[in-house]
Amino acid sequence: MDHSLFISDCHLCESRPSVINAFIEFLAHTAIHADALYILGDLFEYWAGDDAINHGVHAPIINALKHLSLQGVSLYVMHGNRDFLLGNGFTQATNATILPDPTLVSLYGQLTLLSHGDILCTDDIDYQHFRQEVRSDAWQTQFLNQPLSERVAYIESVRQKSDQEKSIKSMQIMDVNPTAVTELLASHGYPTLIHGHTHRPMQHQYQIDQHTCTRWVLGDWYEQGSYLRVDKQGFHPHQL
Ligand code: LP5
Ligand code: MN
Repeated sequence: MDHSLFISDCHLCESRPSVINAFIEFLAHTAIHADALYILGDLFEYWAGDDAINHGVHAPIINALKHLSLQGVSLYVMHGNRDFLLGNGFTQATNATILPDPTLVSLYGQLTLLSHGDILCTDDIDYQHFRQEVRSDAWQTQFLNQPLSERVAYIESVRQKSDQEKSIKSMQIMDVNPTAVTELLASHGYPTLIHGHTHRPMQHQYQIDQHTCTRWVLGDWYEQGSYLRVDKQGFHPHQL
């Protein structure tokens, strides 16, 4: 027990049962040996509200997360752009702690900043407007007051619209903005950054004000699960 694990963008959903199995296996056989598991957003393909906790494939996932935390592995979850409605119902059922985005932590002596990553995509103006609206308390209160079936129908229409828009946005617009990254790192004491969202797993190096900073981008779980292991020796990417 001398390491922590980081994952993001599992996008768990009914239509990808093999990914759900891989995720539950990962919790039982890999994450179980860690001090902590950090899930940096988009664990679910979408989360329509905590009243969906027992719907479809959610129950076995919630149970596996709860089992992990009951075994003594600290469980941290950050909201992604698809599951930012994970709330108290989810944290009570899993014993997870929701982390604000961004969150600064010290990992085995290494200053590390955690984010889902979408806040860094500042060139994606339409998305940032959409994000600002749906992250407001007022919007969320009225949304959660609608019946679950209506919320799911609305989410499906937004997914369609989002897919249409993504097909005409450039890859550059949908990536992180370099200035947003350097400003975030400079304002947090030049830590190492770990984030997901872009689905472009990679290690990037930056020189900022005479500091060398590393940005680790986590991969998605569409084809194959992956995780980042952090211990006293440093940061190590792994494929499952
Ligand atoms: O997730 P990803 O990587 O595919 O795309 C994101 C951005 N898109 C989104 C939307 C989600 O994928 C789907 C909806 C999530 C459900 C959340 C559940 C709870 C709340 C319900 C909220 C409806 O986040 C995409 C980015 C991309 O990342 C890269 O960064 O580009 O952003 C978009 O494409 C958003 C559009 O630019 C703007 C969306 C306007 C939607 C307006 C609603 C229209 C309703 C239609 C009704 C007929
Ligand atoms: Mn995302």
